[in-house]
Amino acid sequence: MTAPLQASPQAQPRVLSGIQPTGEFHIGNWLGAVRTWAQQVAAQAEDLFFCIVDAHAITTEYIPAELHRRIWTMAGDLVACGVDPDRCTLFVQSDVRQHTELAWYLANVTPLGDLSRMTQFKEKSEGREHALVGLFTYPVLMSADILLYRATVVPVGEDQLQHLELARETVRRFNHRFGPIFPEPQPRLSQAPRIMGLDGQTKMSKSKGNTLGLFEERDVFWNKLRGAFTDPQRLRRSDPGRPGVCNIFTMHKAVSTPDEVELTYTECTTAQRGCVDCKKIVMESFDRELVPLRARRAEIAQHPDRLRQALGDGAEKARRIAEETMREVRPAMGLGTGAPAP
Ligand code: AQP
Repeated sequence: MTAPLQASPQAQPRVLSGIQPTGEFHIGNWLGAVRTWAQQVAAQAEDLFFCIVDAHAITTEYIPAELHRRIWTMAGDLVACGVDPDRCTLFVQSDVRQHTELAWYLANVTPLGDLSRMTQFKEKSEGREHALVGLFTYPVLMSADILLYRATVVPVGEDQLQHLELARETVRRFNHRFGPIFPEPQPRLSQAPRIMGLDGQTKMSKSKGNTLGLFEERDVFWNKLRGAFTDPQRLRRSDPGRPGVCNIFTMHKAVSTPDEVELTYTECTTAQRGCVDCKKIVMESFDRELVPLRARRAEIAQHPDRLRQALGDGAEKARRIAEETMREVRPAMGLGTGAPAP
């Protein structure tokens, strides 16, 4: 008799997260997710997998040559942020075919009704005459990304929590039907899980043109920051501000020192500091963090072969682990001829 399937025991918790190469890497992506990835890489306490999810990036209109260029740009950006490929597994999703294979299998344990409740689909399909099936099934592919590596921790921004909850539900459904193959993944939120766009209306998003790019020229960055939306009720310099509703204060909390954050709070609520001065100070905090990253980014651009090698090595390791999982999944679902059924 075949032994019951068990989720493989892992020596260290396994972490997986991804980012789409859909546009300019912005401070929302960084503060919401990637800075946490880099901290985990530095700590080396977990088994870390990070991927550039290019198959997610084709769910809305795109230009192939541009996508290809953005994959490489994103890879360089991530490494510059501290996602060191020598200390984690960094790879491109479509280099590991098992992601799309598992996504199809998981689509067959995912009810239509669950997908139609996803707010990201509603937002992204709104106003589009022809939303694509891929955009609708995007969360299924995201579940496959996570489950393929049997990750137990998924660092994400707040916008991805609903998709992660779906992945957890998918694990329960799958394991109940086919045996205990997958562990339930838990989200890990950063200290800044939701950065609003410069317009103050919606979350900062690559596709919305409301971003502050992490690697854009300092002058461009500052000009955008200077014009960013703050507390709408603060019409005059003498009006006290409300840090709780101000996106600039959220940025302060993410990049300024605790003393500076406290002082900002006091001076804003008592109208001792105006919004432009507040932005100048947060700009100094950004400079402290971003100047070294920009220098590292320029250095990485000098060595494209190293990046190519690193992504190749990362994909090879990811494929090995992904295939181990699939070798359990296929027979458990009664698929193929490669292994005896459980
Ligand atoms: N504004 C944000 N605040 C905090 N975290 C954010 N993230 C994205 N925007 C914010 C987090 O960044 C990670 C990578 O995101 P993604 O590229 O996979 O997809 P996304 O969430 O759809 O990001 P964008 O920028 O909004 O891309 P587009 O416009 O292409 O859809 C995720 O962990 C996300 O939570």
